[in-house]
Amino acid sequence: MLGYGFMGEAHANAFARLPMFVDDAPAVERDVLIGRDEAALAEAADRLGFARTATDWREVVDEVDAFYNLGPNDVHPEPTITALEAGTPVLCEKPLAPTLSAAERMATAAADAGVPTGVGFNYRYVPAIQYAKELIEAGELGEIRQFRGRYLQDWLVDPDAPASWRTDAERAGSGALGDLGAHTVDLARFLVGEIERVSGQTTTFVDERPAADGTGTEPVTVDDAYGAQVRFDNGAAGTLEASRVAPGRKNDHTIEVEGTEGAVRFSLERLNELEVLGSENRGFETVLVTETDDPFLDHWWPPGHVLGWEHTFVHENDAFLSAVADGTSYSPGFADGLAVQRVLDAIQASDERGEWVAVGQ
Ligand code: SOE
Repeated sequence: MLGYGFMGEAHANAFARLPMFVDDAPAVERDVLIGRDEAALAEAADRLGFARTATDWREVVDEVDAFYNLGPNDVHPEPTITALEAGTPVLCEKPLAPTLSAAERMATAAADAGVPTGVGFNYRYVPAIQYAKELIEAGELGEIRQFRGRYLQDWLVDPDAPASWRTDAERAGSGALGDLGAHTVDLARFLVGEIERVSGQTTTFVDERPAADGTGTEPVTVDDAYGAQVRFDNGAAGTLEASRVAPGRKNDHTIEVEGTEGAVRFSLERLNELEVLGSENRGFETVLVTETDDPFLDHWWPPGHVLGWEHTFVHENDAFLSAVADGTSYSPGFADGLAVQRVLDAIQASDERGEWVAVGQ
């Protein structure tokens, strides 16, 4: 596993929970943790339960059964492609790459390798999102007409919040668009289908921020917020939005889907609930998605004993590592990551050109 920050902890926690809660979970041996700072790496390996460490990914990506790339976006392409060329399955965090061309190279390497690949779209693994998918696929909402997805955070609202790789276009590719919008685009594709064209805009409100090392300032070269109108292949219409400068919004990912016969609403701030339009069309009913026959819930607690954000990673890792163990394909894989990246790229192009842009295939 390359990386041991926020995402490293989320995945390592999932590895530890799998054998405790999932009866037929694949056995996971936490072998080697990869990073550059030897002292910090040793501490993290000990805390996260890894047997050994490596400071050069080149030395180990061909020795393992699966490689997790949880590094900054600019660190996604090279180690991932090298691992795939060695025949190693890879799970890579989102967005797949900082640029569309790098994402294309990664998806090509994945197709050539023919091994399972995964992209860290963990919100597919929220039970309420899976339940919404079941309702849509069963035709309960009728023909889908509209999708609305909004992902709001506030950690950059303070202009003195420091610069990082996440505010640097060379390293991240984009800001709120790739970091948060990638999740929303993934759910739009998952629930409604492919996006055909977009009209988007990106905005940067704070042009420079204090350098993380305290030496002066650094330019901000990514967006603080984006918005887009989208048209799906199936004729549905959508609006997408994300911000990292929305005061009071800590991690609010809101999804709404409307069809000819019904509608659903979801907010990550209430992740155990799905609001479903009642059959009398007199408002939404709040459905608590915690019954043991709801998606993924058989692994956990009795009904009403709610799940949290970290459980999405357990479900995600169960599915991905089962695919690795069984040699089957996994979704969302690199083809999905590339499809999302094409939408992100089209939104940036639309902003630059001031017009609707077709999403490349
Ligand atoms: C950013 O703030 C972030 O950590 C994203 O990078 C994650 O993908 C998202 O799930 C939570 O917010």
